[in-house]
Order: sequence, then C-alpha cells, then structure tokens
Amino acid sequence: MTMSNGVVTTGITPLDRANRQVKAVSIKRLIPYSPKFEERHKAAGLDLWYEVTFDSEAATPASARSLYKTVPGVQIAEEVRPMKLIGEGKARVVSQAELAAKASADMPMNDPMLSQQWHYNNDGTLLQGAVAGADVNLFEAWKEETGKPDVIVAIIDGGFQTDHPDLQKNAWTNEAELNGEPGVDDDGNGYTDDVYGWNFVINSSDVYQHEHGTHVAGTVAAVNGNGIGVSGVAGGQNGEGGVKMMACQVFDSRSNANADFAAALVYAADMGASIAQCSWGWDTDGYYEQAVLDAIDYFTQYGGGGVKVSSDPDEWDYTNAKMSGGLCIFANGNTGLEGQYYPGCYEPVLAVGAMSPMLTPATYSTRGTWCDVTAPGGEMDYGDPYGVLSTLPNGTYGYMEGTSMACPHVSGIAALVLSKYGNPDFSNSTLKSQLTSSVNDFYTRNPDVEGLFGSGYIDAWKALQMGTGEAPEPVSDFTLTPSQDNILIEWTIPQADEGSVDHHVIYYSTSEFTASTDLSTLRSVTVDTKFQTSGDAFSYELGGLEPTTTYYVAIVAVNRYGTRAAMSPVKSATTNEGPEISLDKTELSLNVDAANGSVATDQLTINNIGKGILEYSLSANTVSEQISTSALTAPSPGRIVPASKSVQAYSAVTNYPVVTADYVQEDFPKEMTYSNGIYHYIGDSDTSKPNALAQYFYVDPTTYPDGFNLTAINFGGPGESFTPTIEIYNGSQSISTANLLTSFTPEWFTYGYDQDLEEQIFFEPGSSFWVVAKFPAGQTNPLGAGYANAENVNQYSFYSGDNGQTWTQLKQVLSEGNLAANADSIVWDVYAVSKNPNWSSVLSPEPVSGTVRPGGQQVVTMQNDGQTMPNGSYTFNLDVNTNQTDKPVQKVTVRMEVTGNKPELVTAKVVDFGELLIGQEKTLSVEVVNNGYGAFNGEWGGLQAPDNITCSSTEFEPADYCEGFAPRSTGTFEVTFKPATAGSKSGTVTFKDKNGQTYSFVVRGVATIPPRLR
Ligand SMILES: [Ca+2]
Ligand SMILES: [Ca+2]
Ligand SMILES: [Ca+2]
Repeated sequence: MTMSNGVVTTGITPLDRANRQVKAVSIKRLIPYSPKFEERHKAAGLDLWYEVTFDSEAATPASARSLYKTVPGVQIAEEVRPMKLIGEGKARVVSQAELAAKASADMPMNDPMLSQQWHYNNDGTLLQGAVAGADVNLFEAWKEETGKPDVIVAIIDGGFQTDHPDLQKNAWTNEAELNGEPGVDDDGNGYTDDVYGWNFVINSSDVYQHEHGTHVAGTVAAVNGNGIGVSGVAGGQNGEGGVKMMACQVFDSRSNANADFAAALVYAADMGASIAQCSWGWDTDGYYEQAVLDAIDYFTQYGGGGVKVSSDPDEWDYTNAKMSGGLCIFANGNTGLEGQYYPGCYEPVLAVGAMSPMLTPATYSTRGTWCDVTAPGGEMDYGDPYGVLSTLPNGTYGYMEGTSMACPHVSGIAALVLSKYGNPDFSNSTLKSQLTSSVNDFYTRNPDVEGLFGSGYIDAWKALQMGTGEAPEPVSDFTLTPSQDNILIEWTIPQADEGSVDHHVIYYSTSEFTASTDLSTLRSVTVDTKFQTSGDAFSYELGGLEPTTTYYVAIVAVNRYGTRAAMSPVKSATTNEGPEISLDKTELSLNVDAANGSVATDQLTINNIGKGILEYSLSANTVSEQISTSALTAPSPGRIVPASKSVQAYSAVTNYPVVTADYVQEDFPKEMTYSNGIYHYIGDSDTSKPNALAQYFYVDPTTYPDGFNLTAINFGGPGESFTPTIEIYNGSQSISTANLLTSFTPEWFTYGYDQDLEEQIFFEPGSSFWVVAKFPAGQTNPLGAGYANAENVNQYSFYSGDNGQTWTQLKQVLSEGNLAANADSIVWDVYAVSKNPNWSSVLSPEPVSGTVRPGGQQVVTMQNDGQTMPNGSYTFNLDVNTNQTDKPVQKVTVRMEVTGNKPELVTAKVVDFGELLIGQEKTLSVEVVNNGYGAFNGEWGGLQAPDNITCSSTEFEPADYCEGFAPRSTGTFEVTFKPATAGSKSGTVTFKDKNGQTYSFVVRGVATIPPRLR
C-alpha cells in the first residue's frame, strides 16, 4: 500500500476509487499478522478483515459503509462504533481503616474484607433487607475447589493492576517474554514484550491499571488467604494456587481510541485462555459488528488451552488443555431494558444478568430471554455496601455495581469447574450447560421477570457437582386424580446422585402404551424439578384434557446431562363431566343498625350438582355507594358555603364513605398521573386511522401504603371526541401480553370528566396496571398529552395506530415529528382516580374458598357489624370463582345498609376573640371535626339558622348556613364578634341536627370604648 495525495492506495482499482471518495487515510488488518498463528487465523477467515480510517468531512460512516459494500470482492462492510464498558466510573473506595474495622475471624479465608463480600456468602444479616442465600454459595464451593494455576481466564476489559498486592500472584505471565529480550517478540506471536498480556487500545505491551478492569479481575481471582484485602472466586487458598488472569486491555483511561476487540479475543484464544471474561457490549438494541462475533466464534472454537509447539501450522499441543474450545462469558448490559443486546444475546456466549442482595433483579440489568444465568451485581442505590466489593487501582479496594460485576462471578465459577474437572476432552458446551443448570430459583420471588434472567441465579457449589452421570432412579409410584379437564399427578422426586432431578417428562395418551412404545409419538410435557430435592413430594396438574376420557400416563426422570431414568409404570384415569355450581340466591342483604350494636348476617349456599369436585373462591368488588344523610362536596368537605349558593350546594351532593377508623374523608379522592397537565393533542395525521394510548401506573408503596382502589379514569384532551373503548390491564406484564381486567365503553364521554368504572378495582401496594383508551378513526388528534411530572416516567406511555395490535413507546413515536425536540418529556395526560377506599374489604365471607364434593353443599356466611362504616347504602358484587369451565364466575349482589351511627363533633372548648373596640368586628374560623361515622346535618343536608344554628348572645353572629359535617371529616365554621356595648362578653353557639342532636361551644371576647377625638 502507498499513499497518494494523502489517500491510501492499494493498486486494486475499484477499492482505490472508494478510498479516494472517502479520503481513506489508512487501511490495516483487523487481526494483525502473526507468524505463529497465521494459518489458524486464515482458516477462520480472520485475515480478511480490514479497518479503513477516513476523513469524516469526506463521508459519514453510513455512506462509507454503503460505498464499500458496492466494491467488488468486499463481502461485508460495517461501521465500528464505540464499545460500551458496562457500568464504568462509579467505584467507591474503602479506606484501609474501614477495612481493618470490618475484619472478621469467623471466615473460611483470612482475607479481612471477605466478611463484607455478601455476594459470595450472604446470610442476610450484613445488609438491611438482604435475603439469606442471595449469593453465589461460594463458601460451600470452596470446600470442593478454590482454583488451579493452569486454568487461564482472559480479563478482556480495562487493564488490571498487575502488581496489585492482592492480584499480582494470580496475574498470568508469558514465560517466553518474561525471560526474553526486551524489544524482541520472543515467542513470535506478533506482539513484542507481551509479559502480562497486551494493551489493544494503544497497541502496546503497557498494561495500565483501570478501575473497571481491576475490579472485575479481583472478583475472578484476587489472591485468597494471603491475609490482605478481599477474596476472589477462584483465587486459590493460603495465598497459593489461584487461576491465572491474562490482561487483554481494551479500555484505557488515558486514550479515547477504539480498541480492537476482535484482536483481543483472538489473542486470548491463541495464548491459552479457556474463559473470556467480557463485561462490555453495545448498548443499542439489535446492533453488532460481525468482526467481533467472528472473533467470539474463534475463541469458542480454539480457546481452552491448546498451545502452539512449532512453526508447523498443524502442530498444536492439547495435552495440557483444560477444555475443548473456549467459553466467552458476557455481561447482559446496564440498560435496564428488555431487548436484543449484543454480544450478550449472541447464541455461543454465556450471558449474565445481575441481582441485588435482596434477591431482586438489579434495576439497571438488561434483560431478555437470551440471558443464561443471573449473579450478584449489587444495587448501590441502597448504599455502597450493597455493591460488589473487590480490588481497585493503586492497591486499593472498593465497591462497584453492574452486570459487569455479576459477570466475573460466573467466570470465576467457570474457572473453578475447569480447575476441578478440566481436561482436553471436556467440552465447552458441557461447561455451559453445567453453569446454566447450577442455579437456584429466581422467579418464585420475581414472577414479573419470569424467563428474562436466565435459568436462575448461579450456585458455585452446584456447579462443582458433576455427579457420576448415572441415571436417576425411576419414578416408582404416583397417583392420578382426575377432574373435568385435568388430572392431578402426585409423585415423589426419586433418588439421584446429585440429590435432585433436573426435570421430569410426563407422557400421556388416550391409547395404552408401554416402555417399548416409541415415546416420541405420544403427547408429553416437561416439568422443571431442578429446585426440588430427592424425596420431596411433588404434584403437577396436567391440563387441557377432554371430559369423560380415559388417559394413560407415565413419568420419566431426567438428570441435567440428559440421562433418562427407566420409565415409571403406566397408569390410567378417566376424566369426569366436571362440577356444576348452583347457588340458592342471587342477592344478599345486610342491614346494620349501629345504634343498637346489631350484627348483620346473611348466608349463601353453594351446591355442587355435577360430577367433579367443585373448587370455589370468593372475591368482592365495590359497585356503588350512596350515603343518604351526608351532604358534602369533595374535595373539601365541611367547608362553609355562603347561603346564596345553598341551592347549588344541595344539588351537588357527592358522598365518600370510609371503611376503617384510620380513614378520614380528606384522603379522597386520590389521583395518580405522570402528566403536569394537558398540553398537546396527538394522533395520526391520517384521520382514517384509529388511535390508541396505553398508560402504565405503578402503585408506589411509599405514596399508597394502603393500595389504590381504582374507581374512575380521566383523560385530558381536545374539546370533543368520539367515545373510546377503555380497558384496564394488570400491569405486571408488558402491554402486549398483559391480562385484561375490564373493558367498557362509557355511555357519555367527555375529556376532563371522570369515567366511573362499573366495578371498582383494588390494587395492592407495589402492584401496577395499564389504562388503555382506543379511539375510533375519523377524529383529528384525539389523544391528550402533557409534560412528565417526574424523571423516567416517559417510558410508561405507549401509542398504537392499529387498535392495540402493536404498541410503540410514545417517545419513540414522537421522535420523528414536530414534537421531536421534546419527545423525551411527553407523556399521556391520563389520571387514575380513587374516590373511596376499598371498602368491599368489609365483606368477610367465610369460608372464603374451598371445595365442594359432587352432591355436596357449602354454606357461606357473610357478616358485618357496620361500626366502622358511615351510614349509607352500599352495593357490592361477590364473585364466586369456580373451576367449572363454562361458568368460571358467578356474580351475587350484596346490598348493605348502615344506619344508626352518630356524629361526634369536636371543636376548641372556648373560642376567644380577644379585645375589640365597640364598632369594630372580627370573624374567626372555627375548626369542626366530626369523629363519628354519622353525618351531622339538617333536614335538607346543610345546617341553616335558626333551625340548626343558634347563638345565646346577639353580639356574636354565627354564619347562618353551613354545609354540615360529614362522617370522619374536618370542616370550618365562621363566627363574627360585633360588640355593641363595653364589657366582657360571652355566648354559646349551638348546632342542632335533624335528629335533634346538639353540639355547643363557647365564644367570648372583651369590648372597650374607643378613644374620642377632641
Ligand atoms: Ca510476544
Ligand atoms: Ca521480548
Ligand atoms: Ca486477598
């Protein structure tokens, strides 16, 4: 290659044409020429990659890529984008004094900080909220293996401090260069003086300490049992014997240059690494560079520890190899999002998600069905000690968090497995399946992320159990209990050499079969049992069956290596016609007279007139409420309304009852929104298309410790609209897969007005829900939006242009239109409204769930003493949920009347107006609290003078009207002092309600004669 006019020239005409067009300043091989490994690189096609550097004023990366794609002979042209180091620059250094203070003698290694490394062994006591067992179970694993120095892990990351007192001993060294001549490539690998590895950023043997790289290395193999600092997963014991770490530096704090990641992976494979520890990736969904994936393939094929013994291309020595092929272990990424993030989602690699010490998904962890396992990555929002503790540059130690910190735990465990079991024939696919099957249950606690964090969270002890490979014992006996459309199968997990059975396959058929039948012709289900222990009783409901049909069933136990036990005996059972529910009533009524302390009771009888066992459970929902004796206008009940407006006040009666003594009227209505108010109207510019919005709501336990009882939805928007269909979904899943809770089309729709739900829906604290509104076509911009009222809530708003078939995040939809500049801060202007607490909870049906045998019946008793509910009429729906396929829910109306509760007014005993001159007047607002569950009201609602309001003194003038005092509310009442003569004055203000109950308080003041002008 030559240079001509500053442009590189190859002599290949079409290539040079392209070079001139983009002003290419250099072309170099991506994987540098290596005399020693050239044959293998060529065989893998790695010699075909070239990197072109060009003038950014002459072309954009995208246009250059398109141009080179058209050059004859070029197979792939791709951009090189900056690689993202995952979770950089957040380390918290711990001082030596702190280190000494926290030392604990009661540890398996004498490294003083080991007791703070909860990620290795978490007994739940170190950190508040921590869950015992949220760790990699390392202490148990160390009883089996602590690491061997012939296993090499390549730390492809920032450089680690090779002379860190707690790392130095486990740093890999290239013997030929260590004992060779400076300035000479002693081993002929193409890299001069690569003693500890190579710096692929500045293309030098200068491996420079880097925060992230040093931290990652310490987790893999800080020196164990040397009496200083921390421990590493595979760091040996008594200061000896840990696995070796090769420094492949691809990030350098001193340089912004892009490292050659492909070359680093190839170097690691060629120099004998078995594991590539990679805590980096691209943070753009779906983006990758083929050259890097090719290098991952190369490491996967050639890693494992084979060494080149002569210049003969075929002469490789595998006798000391630890594995056949290598394994690349990648961090998922720290986007907090679900998506296709490379290289983690690339099939050949093992991808690692992160969890907190509370055994929850780390909030930052990227997730996806491609994730293989989860490991502790920390959650430092809770404090530094909730992070992962490891080594840092300059001989220090400290905390970091990230999937980057989770990943080296798995690399360390992989190195332990190879230390114990590694040999030239141990395959990389065996290692991968050993790691992914050596896990604990992550999803029972975290069902919201089911399947997105791999097979579970990794357990180092399990990873070191290889068993003998013998098949589990067969399932010898089991029972079948048929129902209408399912058969309950119960058995005992059989003995197996690892104490557990990975999974069972249940075969079933409507025709008879035996062990010699070709089982692949039968229907089957695979049941995951890896979190069970041999001897555990286990049951599985085989569903989707036909009624009144005989099924033949058999079970096969399978270990994690796929070795199958002999088949169980074949048994049969016949499904029945199923249960049939019959209720004796469709309506229940409960009348509570609180004055007489009566208890209201009613009964419902559930009959099963069918053939199968009836299972039922009861749940109640609020339908409506009306308190006849109260007269309040939300949201400030009890406020004084001038007499002239009294007629309106009467007609605008709305009542909000309360359930328990903890509740006060002023707490309602509650309103949840992420918008600062209506600002934009949004819709497809083509008005022949429909528009739909989906808004996610989270019931934050700190704001809503008692949950959120959704009673209405309110939409901001333009003046008029066609009526949308409104849907509420359970929010624990993405909008495209969420479960529909209710759907309705309001009879009368207007923006800005509450659309009441027919049945209120209660959401527990910490739960979430979706509100969807589907507006029909034919309308311009029907969707109202505003600006976000908090950070990160823009991710909760979604748009659909196809009636909810597909959804797109709103910010993405807006990123290409006239609102692009503000797209990130726009959210739907939607309000979730709660007008009253979940008072359906006062219904306490007993028994609330159970089974009814064929021909049997169950009496359910409903009772309420009403003492903690305001007087009024309530309507509930009692849902009788059953397993009857054609009648899953029966609704029973429950009406409750509560009467006889008394108001209990409280004010200051004496209201003192102080001193006034005759002729002056003063008005005071008196706070009136009604602690009772009955309203204090006049005949028509409000209190009116003189029937309901009187005063014993004419010099004190109480307001002549007030709206009354609702149950459990606070209001105010105005009194004016207008002295006519001098002296001390007092009077009594008395309220009288329509039932004749009275309440009085004393008012007083002093009047003096004003000075006269002379
Ligand atoms: Ca060398
Ligand atoms: Ca040398
Ligand atoms: Ca140590």
